[in-house]
Amino acid sequence: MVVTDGGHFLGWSNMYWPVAAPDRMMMVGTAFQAIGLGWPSVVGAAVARPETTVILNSGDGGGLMALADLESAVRVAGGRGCAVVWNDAAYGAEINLYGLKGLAEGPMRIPEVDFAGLATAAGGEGLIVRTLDDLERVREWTAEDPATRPFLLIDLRICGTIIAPYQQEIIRINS
Ligand SMILES: Cc1ncc(C[n+]2csc(CCOP(=O)(O)OP(=O)(O)O)c2C)c(N)n1
Repeated sequence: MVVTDGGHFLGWSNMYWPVAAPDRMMMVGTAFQAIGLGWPSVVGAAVARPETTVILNSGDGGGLMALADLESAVRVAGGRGCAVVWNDAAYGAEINLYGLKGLAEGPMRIPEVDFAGLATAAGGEGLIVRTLDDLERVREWTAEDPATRPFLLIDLRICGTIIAPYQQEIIRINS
């Protein structure tokens, strides 16, 4: 079960992640048009579907907004849970849609937060990913027993300059 917050990063998961069935991709942030719903969505999905693995797809901006629920997600989903945080040190969607139009980008940028460290602090496992080789731990994790493995947070330290096609389309239409 994939649950998603909202932001630029959605382009990558929706293009490249396979999902098992239409009701296994719950775009919560898009449905409510509000960011910050990612961590609580993990809790809801884990309780609603106790037999399945729950994958959160989140940006760093939305992930910070509901930080208190990161601990809840780690605790409730445990080894059935995994979070992918697209960490570009920015509210990337705002930069792509408004910064490129000339608005001041300062308020759209945030420090590079150590999400892997936050997951570890809450009792999960944090994995900083900068290269494809760093993803090897994810392969191992998928083979481990969900009853005993930790909640895994994949902290993707991405560059913010590559823009997903769906946002390029919005930029084209808006300009
Ligand atoms: C509560 C709320 N505040 C602001 C917005 C406007 N908004 C939409 S996407 C976005 C940026 C999200 O940033 P991040 O989670 O880091 O994801 P990125 O766009 O960088 O991939 C913002 C601020 C919103 N949808 N909801």
